[in-house]
Amino acid sequence: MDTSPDTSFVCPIIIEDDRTGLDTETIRRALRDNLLYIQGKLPELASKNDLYMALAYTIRDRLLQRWLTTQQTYLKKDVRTVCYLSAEFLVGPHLANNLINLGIYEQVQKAVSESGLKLEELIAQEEEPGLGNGGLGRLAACYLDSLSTLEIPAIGYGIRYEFGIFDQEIHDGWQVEITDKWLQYGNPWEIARPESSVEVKFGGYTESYTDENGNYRSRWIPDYVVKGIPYDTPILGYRVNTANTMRLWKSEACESFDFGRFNRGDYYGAVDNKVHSENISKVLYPNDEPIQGKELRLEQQYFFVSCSLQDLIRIHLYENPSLDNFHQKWSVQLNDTHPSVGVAELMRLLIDVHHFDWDKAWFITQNTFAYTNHTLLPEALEKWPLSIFGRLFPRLMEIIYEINYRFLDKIRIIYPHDDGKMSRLSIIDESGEKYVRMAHLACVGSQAINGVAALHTELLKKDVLRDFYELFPEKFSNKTNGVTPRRWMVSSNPRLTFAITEKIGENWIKHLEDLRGLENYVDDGGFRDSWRRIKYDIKADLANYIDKKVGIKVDPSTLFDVQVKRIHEYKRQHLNVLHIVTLYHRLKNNPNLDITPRTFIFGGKAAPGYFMAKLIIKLINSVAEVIDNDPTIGGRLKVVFLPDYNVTFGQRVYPAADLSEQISTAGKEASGTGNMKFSMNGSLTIGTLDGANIEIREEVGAENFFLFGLTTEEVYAKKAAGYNPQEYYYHNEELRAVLDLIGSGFFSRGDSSLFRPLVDNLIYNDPYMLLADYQSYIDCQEGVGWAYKDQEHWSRLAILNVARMGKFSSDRSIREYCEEIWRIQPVKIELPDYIQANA
Ligand code: Z2T
Repeated sequence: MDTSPDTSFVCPIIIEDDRTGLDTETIRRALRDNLLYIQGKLPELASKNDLYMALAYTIRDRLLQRWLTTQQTYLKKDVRTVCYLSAEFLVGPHLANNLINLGIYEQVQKAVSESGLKLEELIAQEEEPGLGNGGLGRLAACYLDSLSTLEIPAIGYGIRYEFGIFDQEIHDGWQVEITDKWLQYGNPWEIARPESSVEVKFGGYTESYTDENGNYRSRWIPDYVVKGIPYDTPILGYRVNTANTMRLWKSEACESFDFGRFNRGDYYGAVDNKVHSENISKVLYPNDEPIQGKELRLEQQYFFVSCSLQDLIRIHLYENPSLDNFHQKWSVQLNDTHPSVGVAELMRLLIDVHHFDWDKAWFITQNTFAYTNHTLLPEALEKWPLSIFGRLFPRLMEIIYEINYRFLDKIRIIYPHDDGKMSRLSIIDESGEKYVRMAHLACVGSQAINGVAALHTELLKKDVLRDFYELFPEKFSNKTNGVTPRRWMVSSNPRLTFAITEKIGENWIKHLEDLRGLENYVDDGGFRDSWRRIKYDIKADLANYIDKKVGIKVDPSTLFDVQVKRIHEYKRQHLNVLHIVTLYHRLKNNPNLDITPRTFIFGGKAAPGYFMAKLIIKLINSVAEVIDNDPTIGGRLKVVFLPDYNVTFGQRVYPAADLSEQISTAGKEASGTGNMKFSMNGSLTIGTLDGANIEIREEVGAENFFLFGLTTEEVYAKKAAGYNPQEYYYHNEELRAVLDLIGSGFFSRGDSSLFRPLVDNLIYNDPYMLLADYQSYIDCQEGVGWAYKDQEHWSRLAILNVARMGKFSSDRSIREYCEEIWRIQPVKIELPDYIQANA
């Protein structure tokens, strides 16, 4: 079969108006056509999902014009391109954002309602692609949105997991994981490109040989070869014609049967190989930090990285005579160390396949990659046992040894007799069982290294990557995270968007600093009034949703106190619980106590093998149940754990929050991005001096931020002095009462063993210093309660928070990456005149 472009085909492009038109009538017609000819349904038999699919295809047609024009322009103009390599892209639903970015939300709404439907209901049909765990994957998605909006040539490369992050159910208070079958009804946003498949080697051995020119070379004879098939999703920018590509790889067996084995009678061996190949892209590993060292995970990493680099090289050679200028045309960003095997793989491709000598290959490689670190948890730094690594990738192992040998040789000159330094810097950890340290490979093989918030970058330099900072300080910089206001404000919070735009116009959507204009309205009582009404309405919507989902009635006039994020001890959801139990305990002792009524809302998934995180979920649900069934509380406290927190639910909950809980132990949260989404939607933050909280507080002003807890320095000092949580337990009566209440079985129907591991861990170990921060947190929360009683005051603070969040747009982050790391300029995309321009 010939799958290459057929240049003899001459055909003037005539595109039916039904595939390009942006007016209501055309869209209505297109919708009806797609229902018939793509979904194959008569209107009277169409389900909501059929109608969603018909609409999605209608919008996809409008994207394809822009997407193809974008690709053609990049080719013609021979642009420099950034490639974002990420094992995760947590993009969330596409439909609403594409409507907003195209500027046709209203037209489509009208077209849909004239057909007797509600657009919001169709939007809600979309199954979100959960191809990520949390912040890291979601950041990659925000960055794709900003790259397109800023008209930067970019490709996002990743894995097309057949099953994304599991769906979470709660049974008897415990998390239960359900397979995420996001593809089962089809995915209208992707296009398979089987003609661009590539092959990836695994296992086997290497041999040396002499080529026809008498050069010694290495050859990798693999055990098996896996095929990677690209699936492309267009990512459209906001009110521009740029539509970049997110290219995700699916693994398949090279031949449907291994005939060598089959003919030898090894039928099962042959099928086994096919099954294993297909397994590589089967499922996302649901661990955030730390990841678990499973062999299949390493195969996933190499699979998508090798596919992506081969793809880049093929595109490059289509436009250039050689790979000599590869690093001038491409900048490849490593999203954490997950794709860092790319350093060795690019060396292999340049040397073994394209016959570069070592030095030239190394120069190109080092100038191609840049590395972003996302964590300070030492246990989350990836390292792979040499035994596994060497068996899976024998040729890469040789290359890594050579990189390391040459690297250490240079170090030896700088630090002649410092063996400690050498072993600390080495890419191979030889202290016990041998490992490949992926962060070291990334640091040595990259031209730039960055952290994701100011504090995080400082701690990388001082601590985690200190020896590398000493060696090459010029490689290090900070790039504080950001989030896209298109999804996290415009799409998720249309009411707030309208209220803001009414006052300051709509420029802020692309230039978030313009939100500053809102400061002029903090003293406008009418504006504050409508601000509060909007918040109330959104909270009422969420209350309905909560009732529908979990059958709990909550009062929208109470303070909505929200903590949504992955469940992790360092994020300290259980510190939040200690506060709740403290209030409950106070009310039990003093039923007439005047407290600000609160609704505590939790959401988040626990890694399936993380016992303590799962126990925290059980604790939240147990406390919720007891409080809910206690008539003396009289609705003054409500606790809700909403199952299956994901992007879709995030879009619902951020706009409804009054208080954002950002309470990690100082020095543990690299940045956080949820903190930004809350604040942009007018909630106030209670938080520690950790990650981007510090910068948020700097921007919104200390007086508009509820600060508590130890600083990073204090945490370090306390640890060094021998932290003893028991002192807090014995000296703080209220804290002791709270821990004892949980330990006694009061929240577990008398079972005093259930929460014992959690309580004992706090009293005797407390690695995240909850007890040290307890009193400061409780006092700070009391201040929050009082502040909320003065609604006029609270509204001022909320408005100021929104007005001062400009820095945290991912557009700002991407501009910094473009200027300081990628050195890439925008490229304008002009649509051909037969395509109707954006509204
Ligand atoms: C992740 O979501 C984050 C860090 C990781 O380190 C892994 C995962 Cl899956 C390997 C988060 C950080 O915890 C968070 O602070 C940060 O805001 C986010 O990455 C994006 O940088």
